[in-house]
Amino acid sequence: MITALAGGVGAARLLRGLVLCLPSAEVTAIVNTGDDTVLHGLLICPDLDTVTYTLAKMNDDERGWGLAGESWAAMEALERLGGEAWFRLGDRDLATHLYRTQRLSEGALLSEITREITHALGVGARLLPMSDDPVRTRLTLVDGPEIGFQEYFVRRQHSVAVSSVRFEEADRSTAGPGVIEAITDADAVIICPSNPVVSIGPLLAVPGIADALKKRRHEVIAVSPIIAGAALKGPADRLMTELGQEASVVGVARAYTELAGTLVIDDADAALSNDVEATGMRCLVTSTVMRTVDDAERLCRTMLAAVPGVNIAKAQPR
Ligand code: FO1
Repeated sequence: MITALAGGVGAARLLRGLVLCLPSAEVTAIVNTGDDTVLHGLLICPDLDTVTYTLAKMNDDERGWGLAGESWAAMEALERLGGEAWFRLGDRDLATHLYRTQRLSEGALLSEITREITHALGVGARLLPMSDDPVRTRLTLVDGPEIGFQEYFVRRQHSVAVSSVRFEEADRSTAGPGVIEAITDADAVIICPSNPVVSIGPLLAVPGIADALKKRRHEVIAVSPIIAGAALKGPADRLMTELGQEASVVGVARAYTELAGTLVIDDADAALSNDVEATGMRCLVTSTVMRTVDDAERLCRTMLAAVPGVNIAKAQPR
């Protein structure tokens, strides 16, 4: 079994390739829920939904989130009423939030509901919320207020400087069912190319997850989300700089070196591979930009070949 620690878009892209390298039932993704938010009385889980929709091949790859072929009638009707419409919820995407919220009101756990949704959408991989307890990423802006993640990321288009980030209730949360075992029992663990601060950070703040990774460090391989000093998408580089970390593959290596034995960096950063290895991580240089599913599959095969003791025998029929 291969376990991946996943945030949103970058992780979803990689997972699309990973399920072509081995039977999808042998792929487990531990997914960030720090981005989750309640709007219109509905619990919305963006990273779980982005990974689910992508593996179900229903995602809108262009937009990076939500469903392909979406309509927005409900949002337009809500706007006419003067309701909140800054966080765009497509008509079909709404069904996911309605179903999830109804099941929560019936006492179901987020992990159970995630299993129901992935099963209903034909996703073979196992998606595990990092915790069934609510953990919320909160960001304090340089000019003062503390705001929620979606307020930062969407409403303010992450165009504001951040002075600190915290993961509310993380210290009181419990790792979700199967999460720790998915790390301890995996043949290899992949830290996906997600934002180290606000996508991987919340996962590491859930008690037990970081320790479980440290115990498997040699079989943990991370992919840098930073290429030539920048993030392909989103605020990872700016957040790292604002929080005093170096927005480079070396900065990523420093963040991960206790948890992962290997860092995968893009060819564009080949000149920094010695600096990465100086942090104590092995460095694997390859093309890490995933424009197509073939790119993602190739990256996954390269990575798994580099982890000692992992043999990907069965190729998943395409
Ligand atoms: N991102 C945006 O930039 N604008 C949106 O209106 C928006 C709506 C949205 C609805 C559902 C969902 O699952 C994701 C959505 N996202 C939107 C993306 C979301 O903010 C990010 O996927 C994560 O929270 C960061 O990875």
